[in-house]
Amino acid sequence: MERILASDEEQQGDSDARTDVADRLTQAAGDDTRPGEDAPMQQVRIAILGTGFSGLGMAIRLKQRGYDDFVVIERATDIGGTWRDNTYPGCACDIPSHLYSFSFALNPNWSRAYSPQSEIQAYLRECAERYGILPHIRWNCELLNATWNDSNQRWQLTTSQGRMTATLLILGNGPLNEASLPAIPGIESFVGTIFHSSQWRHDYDLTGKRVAVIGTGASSIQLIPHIQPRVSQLTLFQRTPPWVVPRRDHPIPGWQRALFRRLPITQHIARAIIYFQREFMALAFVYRPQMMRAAERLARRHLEAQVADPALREKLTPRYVMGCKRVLLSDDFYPALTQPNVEVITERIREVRPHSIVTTDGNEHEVDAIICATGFHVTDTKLPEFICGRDGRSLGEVWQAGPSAYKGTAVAGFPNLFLLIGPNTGLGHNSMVYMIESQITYILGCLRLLDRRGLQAVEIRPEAQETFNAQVQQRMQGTVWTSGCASWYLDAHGRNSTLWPGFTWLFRRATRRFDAARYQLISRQSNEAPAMAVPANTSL
Ligand code: N01
Repeated sequence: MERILASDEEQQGDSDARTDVADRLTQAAGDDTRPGEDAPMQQVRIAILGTGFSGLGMAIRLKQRGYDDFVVIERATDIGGTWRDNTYPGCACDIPSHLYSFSFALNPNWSRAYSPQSEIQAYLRECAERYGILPHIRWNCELLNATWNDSNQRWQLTTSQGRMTATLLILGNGPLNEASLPAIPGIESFVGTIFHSSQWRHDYDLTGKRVAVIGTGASSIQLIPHIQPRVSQLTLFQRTPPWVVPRRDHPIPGWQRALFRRLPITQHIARAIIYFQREFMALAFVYRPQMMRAAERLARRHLEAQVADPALREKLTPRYVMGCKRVLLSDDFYPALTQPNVEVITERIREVRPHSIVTTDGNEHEVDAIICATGFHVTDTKLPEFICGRDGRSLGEVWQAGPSAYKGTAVAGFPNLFLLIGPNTGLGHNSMVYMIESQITYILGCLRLLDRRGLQAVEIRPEAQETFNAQVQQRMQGTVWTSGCASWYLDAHGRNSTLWPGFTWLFRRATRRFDAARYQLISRQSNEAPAMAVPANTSL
């Protein structure tokens, strides 16, 4: 079997097969002879993980503020995080380009309203170069383990290239980097080609092949229109139909790009308009889910206009409140499904055989290749198991009841650890770059405080974190995400620990200043935290 799946033994008893990233972490943890164990210890002030929007954005803002003593740990050999890894045909952003970019580095040259993956990655590369980040990056370097050392109040990092210590550790590894492969009985026996959408096999030509696609999420609906004309037969295995609204993507005319170049203020205005349009949608997602009905009507009309066959339309009609799962944008997904070489299967998959997929109705679908567009491990990623805090417990252990953090950024028991796109910072309606930049401002505020007061470390007080999360979860009640569907937004306990339940400007307001009063402040001279009163009411 040509494959990227984990070994058979690893799959057995596991609810989901894990991909190589997680496997390497696991192996490294149990391997005493792992590389770098005897290497000389490098000391840096700040270690950042990842070169996606989060890690890169953090590095750029540090550089702009005059901080130079930092490294960016990057497991690959190129910039871009999820925008480097996802190269499936048709991969693009479903947030408009003018908004999906750094506020301090608008790109007047976006070619389309919704940028393709290659342009976004090129943009990130360009930013890394322009802001002098490349010399700070340790390429091909994987973080294997991070442990807080309370005696010297630093993070001890073990990477695939050696060990280092850092005063601050900033995780910008992102929530969508660990592919989730379906644990379908017999999948390891498949003799054709099988791969995950985020690990596209460009060396495998799909032309003329019988191809199965499992999943109908954001990745699937983008790739299907691109592969459908090439394959001989496309069988789509749909578990839950997504809500799909028109995308209305279009090229950005040359005159507009020239205008943005000559008069940057015009692009700022265009960006602001898009931001407020998107922000308006939070009203429906968070505060008035019944407002979704209008959008549902739009999506139904879209389906009716594009799919004439009532039986197919019926299969593609969602039965849950729109927004509960990510709302998808596409003008070419439904038309692709109406083509004669496409079949949409809604029966559950029972097993995979060497040449076929068998559904619960007993039908056997012969295929040459299986594409798993089955999403990512989000609330159950491996890395937290290898981040150990002050009392020796890992973030994975601490998060057994579900991931949680203070303002999605700091975790009690983990001094000087900062998370970018941490728990409850994700969005269903607006640009993640806005949230990331809010968090970066917050972390920079912390650095300023450390410098100004000559402190070594900060640690969020558990009660502040608890109060904050209680408020977040309270706000989550009555949102569209708690309306009863299964989604990757929910953790194993059914708690939404991924999304921010509110307007994004509320998050920005909450993070605009580093609120030292909520933290234990640890001085350079002593391990003892000065007693600081925490106001009982920690408001968002
Ligand atoms: O993954 P998903 P994705 N048998 O988790 C199905 C971002 N993104 O890679 O709905 C059968 O959304 C699963 O079915 P169900 C974006 O944030 C952004 O598409 O659970 N089916 C679902 O249909 C997005 O939300 C862009 O019933 C199985 C699908 O697989 C996130 O990435 C583009 C199954 C998984 O959908 C993830 O999107 C692409 C099984 N065993 C992605 N297991 C932008 O444009 C899972 N499924 C910015």
